[in-house]
Amino acid sequence: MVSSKFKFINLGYRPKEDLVCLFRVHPAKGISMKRAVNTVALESSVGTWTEVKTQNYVKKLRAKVFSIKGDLVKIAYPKEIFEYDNVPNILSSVAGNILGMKAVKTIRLEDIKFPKKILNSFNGPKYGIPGIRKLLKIKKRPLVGTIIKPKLGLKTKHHAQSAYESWVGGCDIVKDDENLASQKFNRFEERIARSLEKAHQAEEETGEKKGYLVNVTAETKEMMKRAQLVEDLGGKYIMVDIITAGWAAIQTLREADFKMAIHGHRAMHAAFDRNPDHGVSMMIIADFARLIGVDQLHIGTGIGKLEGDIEDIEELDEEISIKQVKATRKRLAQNWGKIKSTFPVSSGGLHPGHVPFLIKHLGKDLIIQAGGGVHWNPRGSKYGAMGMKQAVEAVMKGISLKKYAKDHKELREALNKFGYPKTK
Ligand code: RUB
Ligand code: CA
Repeated sequence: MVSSKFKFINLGYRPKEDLVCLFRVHPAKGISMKRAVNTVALESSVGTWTEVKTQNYVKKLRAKVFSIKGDLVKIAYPKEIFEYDNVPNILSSVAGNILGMKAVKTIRLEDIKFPKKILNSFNGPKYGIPGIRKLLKIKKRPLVGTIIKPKLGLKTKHHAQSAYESWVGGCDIVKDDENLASQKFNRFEERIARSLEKAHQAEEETGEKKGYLVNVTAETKEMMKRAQLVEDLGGKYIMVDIITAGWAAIQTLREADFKMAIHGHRAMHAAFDRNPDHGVSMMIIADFARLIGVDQLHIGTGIGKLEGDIEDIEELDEEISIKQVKATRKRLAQNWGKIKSTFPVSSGGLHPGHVPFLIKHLGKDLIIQAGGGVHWNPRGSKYGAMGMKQAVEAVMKGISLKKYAKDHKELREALNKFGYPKTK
């Protein structure tokens, strides 16, 4: 029933084809929870700070607060208030003005559930997890990747050489770092040409498929030109910083329907998702990335150099990689229908000693990336890469790292250097 005082609250309502949002809300001092969430629902749909004289039919488009449990609040939005295939438009409502309203002390958008009509107006990932496995001819094991380090400064020929050594050492994919674009010391055009040449050489020598994830992040028209060049040169992948480039740019990139798989780096996500009470969660970022069509997405490690609880990362991992996602306390159910899966990526401060923990928690459908954990080896990146690959082999064979290291020198070197972190 709609309360006469709070017209955007209807606790008896059961959403059908609505877009549903789960918020964590802490009202401002002196404001009741009901008043605060009513304000949130009106500002994010058809209301404003005062009643305005309008047409009667607009009432039907009101958002409805239909559940309040502690600080967790669910709001249903009629799908008609959105332009279905427009991510910036959807976010400007459900993660727009409401984040700065005086009526709330803090508010965090925890999760979103898309109705079928909105879901079906997007492409989703071109490849999905099975498609990526086919592209790289890797059946079951986690993929092993590296990020060229140092992240900035290397000249193109040294960058390409480091990539080559990483591939022959056992990496399946090599990626640019998030802040490498087309700086003077390492121009995009030359880098992609030289690196793809090295990838082909590594493929011939190892008999394995190798992917080069070149960072195309730039102003949108320039980004599209760079992606086109990758396609013309026969690359398998492009990578893009999904947050700093912006959602509209990611839509443009995906909708161009290039042949390449899209790898999504999430640099700057912590500006939105690090505060547990305020902002936008990583789940939201992951949802929109999958919806638009990012094939591989960074979700965190739970153990490396960057903030993030493994329990939250497990939920994220499911959210992007399975079809029927179940509701939990902090997550809404979602049937992804025809939208393919996104390959989860763990990256950030990783080394071979972390591999058992990662596979235990996140499974084998995982891309494990190590930058420092590969390029640290004084004998060269090839040997660092061998150490990472051996750690994955050990877990796949059900052998402890300690035992496997006895007759695998490169793994032993890494473990001697970094030790064995917690495995629970
Ligand atoms: C990896 C690195 C990446 C992070 C990003 O380098 O710095 O940019 O993975 O973080 P290294 P996230 O392996 O040397 O730490 O994956 O959490 O978005
Ligand atoms: Ca969701």
